[in-house]
Amino acid sequence: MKKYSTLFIAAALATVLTSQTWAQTVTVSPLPQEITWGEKAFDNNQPITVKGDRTADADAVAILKKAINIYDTKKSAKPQKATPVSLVIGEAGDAAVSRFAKKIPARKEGYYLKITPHEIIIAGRDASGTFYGVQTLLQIMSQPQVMQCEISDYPSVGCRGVIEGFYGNPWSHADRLRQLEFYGKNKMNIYVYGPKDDPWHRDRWREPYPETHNGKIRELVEAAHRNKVQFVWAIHPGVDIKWIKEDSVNVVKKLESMYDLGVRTFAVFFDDIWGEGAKGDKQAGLLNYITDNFVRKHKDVEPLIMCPTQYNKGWSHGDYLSTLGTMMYPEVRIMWTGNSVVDMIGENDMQWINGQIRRKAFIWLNYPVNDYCQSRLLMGKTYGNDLNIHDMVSGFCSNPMEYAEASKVSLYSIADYTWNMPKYDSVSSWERAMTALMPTCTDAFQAFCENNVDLGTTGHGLRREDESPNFTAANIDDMADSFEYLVWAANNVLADSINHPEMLNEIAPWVNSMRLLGHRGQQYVSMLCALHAGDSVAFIGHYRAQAELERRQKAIVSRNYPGSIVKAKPVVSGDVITPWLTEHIAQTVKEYKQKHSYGLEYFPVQILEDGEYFIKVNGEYLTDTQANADRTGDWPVFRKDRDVINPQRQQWVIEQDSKNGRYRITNKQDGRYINELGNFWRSKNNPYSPDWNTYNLARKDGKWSIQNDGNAGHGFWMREGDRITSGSKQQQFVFEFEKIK
Ligand code: 14T
Repeated sequence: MKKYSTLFIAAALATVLTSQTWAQTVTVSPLPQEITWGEKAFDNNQPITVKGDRTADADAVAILKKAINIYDTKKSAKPQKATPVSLVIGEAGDAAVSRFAKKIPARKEGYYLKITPHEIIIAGRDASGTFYGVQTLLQIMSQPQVMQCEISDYPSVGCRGVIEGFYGNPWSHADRLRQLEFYGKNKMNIYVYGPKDDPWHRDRWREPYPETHNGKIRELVEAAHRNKVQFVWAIHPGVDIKWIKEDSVNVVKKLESMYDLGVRTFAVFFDDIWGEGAKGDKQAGLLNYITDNFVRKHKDVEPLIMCPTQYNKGWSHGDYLSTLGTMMYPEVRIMWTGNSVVDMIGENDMQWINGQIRRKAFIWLNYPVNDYCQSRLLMGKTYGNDLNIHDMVSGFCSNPMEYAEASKVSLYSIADYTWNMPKYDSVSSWERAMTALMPTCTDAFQAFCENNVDLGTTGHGLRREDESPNFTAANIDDMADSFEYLVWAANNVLADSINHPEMLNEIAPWVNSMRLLGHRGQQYVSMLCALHAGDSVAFIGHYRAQAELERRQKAIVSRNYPGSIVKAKPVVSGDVITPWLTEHIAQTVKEYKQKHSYGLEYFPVQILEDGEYFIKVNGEYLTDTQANADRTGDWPVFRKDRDVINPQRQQWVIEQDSKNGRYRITNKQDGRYINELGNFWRSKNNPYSPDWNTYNLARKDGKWSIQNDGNAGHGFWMREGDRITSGSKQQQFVFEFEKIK
C-alpha cells in the first residue's frame, strides 16, 4: 500500500512538472478580480495587427504600440511563419469592441481582456479601463509563451495612490517621473503633491512658483495624465493664514496659477499647525469658499481634498471633526491617518471617523514614510490594514519615504491592496514586488529587504515584525553562515547596480552598512574561536579589526550632499542583528578580561563600575518615595535623611547597557527606571528601552553629570527644588555616586 501511494504521488508530481515546463502563467499584479488561464496561445514575438486603435484611448494605444511587435498589413513584409494575431482594442461604446459590450465589467476603470490563439480583445469600461487592460496584457506578454486567458477586472478602491507628504528632501523631478510611470503600470490613479519642505507648498504658499519651476510642474501633470493618474496639488496655508477675505482670495489665486499649469485636482492641508489656523469652522468656511469661487467655476476641476488638523483619533477632541462634517460641502474629501499619526487602518476605525465627518474618509497612510525614524529603511511587508474597508473609504494613499525607488517595495503592495483588497496577501505581494523591482538580483535584494524592516522605538510606536528571519546563532557554524549571508547579499546587490542605478543610489549607504555588519560578525566569530583556543593575541587582533569596521560603519551618512535636509546614519537590522552583535561582543570581551591580561588597553574604559549607589546632590539622597513597580508618572525626590525603614528606596542600580555603552539607572526597591524627564515610567506599554532610558556620565572634581542621549535628546540633568529636571544645555557636575556595593 505504501509503495503504491508513493508511486501515485510521483506520477502526479510528474504531470504537474511537465505541464509547468510550458504553462508559463504570469502572476498579474495587482491581482485581477477574475482570471481564468488556458493553454499556450502563441509566442510573444508573434506579429500582431491592431483594430480600433483610432478610437481607443490614445495613451493606451501608445504604450501598446511601443511595447509589442505590431504588424502593419500595408507596410510590413508578409509574415514568414504564422498569420498575425488580431488585437481589438476600445472602450464601451466603440464599434471595434461592440461584440464584447456585455463582458465589460460595469465598474469605473474596469476592463475585459481575452487572449486566444488568434485574437486578443481589450475592452475598457472607460479610457482608464482600456489603459489598464493594456498594462495587464503587457505583463502577460513579458513571457516567451503567451497563455490563453480571460480576465474581468476592476479596482476595489476608486482613488488609489501616493501622497508625497513627508518632511525632508522632496523627491526630484526624475524621481517623480519614474513614480508616475510606476503608478500607471501598477494601476494607481492618484498622486498628491505635498512635500513639507517645498517652500511654495507651505511656508510661502501665497507666492506663485518661480518661472523655472513651471515647466517642470507642467511636465509632471502631463506625465500623470498620460499614466491615468490624477495630479493633485496641495496647499498648506495654516502656518500663517488670517481668516480674512484677502487670504481666501490669496489661496484661490495660487490655485488658479496651478490650474494654468494643467492641475485639475486640489487639496488644502491643515496638519501639524496650531493656533488661529487650526479652527475647524474657519477651515470649513475656506474650503466652501474655494469650492464656490474656484472648483465650481471650472467645469473640469474635481472636488477638493482637505487634511484636517485633527487628522487621527488620538488627537481628536471637542467638536472639531463634527464641525467639518456638518459645515463643509459633502463633496469635499477629508483625510485621516487612523487611530494615531502612524497606524494601520481597521474596519472599526473607519466606522468611527465616517460617523464623525458624515462622509467616507480619505486615508492618508503614514507608511512607509520614515521621516521620524530616518536611520531605518522600511523595506518589509505591508501588512495590518483590514481587507474589508474598500467601501468605507473615499480614497487610500500612502505617504512614502523620501527614497522614491526604495519606497516602491511598499507602494507596489499598496497598489495590490487597493486594487483587489479582499484577495490581498502581504507576503506574496512583497515577494512579487522584489521580483518586479530587482529581477536580476532578487534573492540578494530580498536578503537586503528582510534586514531593513523594523522602525525601532519611536514616538509613534509602530513596530514591524519578522526582521532578519534568516539570522540564526545557535552555534558557531550558524553564526558564520548568518554573517556570510549579509556580506553575500550586499556584494550581489552592489555588483548588479548597473541594472538599477536609481535604486542603488538610494540604498547604497544601507547596503554598505549591511556589508560591514556582516564583516564585523565574521570578526566576532573569529574572536570566539580565539577565546576558545586561548589565543589572546589572535583575540585582540580580531577585536581591533571588528572595532575598525564598526568605526567605518558608523561613519556612513546617507544623502551627504550640500543642501540635503536629511543626512541619516543608516542602521541595518536594528531590531535583531545589530543589538545581538553589540551585546555579544560586550559579553565576550567581559569573559576575555576575566581570563587574560594581554591587550586590555584596546578596550573602552568603563568610567563607573556597575553596582549599587546612593545618588546625592548637596548631601541629600535621591529617594523613590512611592515605591510601586506598576506606578507611572511620579518622580523621585531628594531627602535630607537616610531612609532607615526602607533603605532600598535610596539605593540605585547603575549599570552600563551593553547595547550602547550608556548607563541605566533603576531603583533597588521596585526596579522602576527614571526616564528622560526625571520621572518614573514603568508600564506594560512603555517598557525600559536602552534607546530612551540610558545616560552619558562624565566626571569632574569628584562630581558627575548625567546626560540624555539616543531618542531622548541631549539635555543634562539638574536638581530643581527637590526633584530632577533635564532641560539644561550645560553640563551640571552636581551629582555624587556613593558606592554601596
Ligand atoms: F497630515 C497628516 F496626515 C500627517 O501625517 N502629517 C505629517 C506628515 O507630513 C509626516 O510625514 C508624518 C510622519 O512623520 O506625520 C505627520 O507629521 C508629524 C506628526 C507628528 F506626530 C509631525 C510631528 C509630529 F509630532
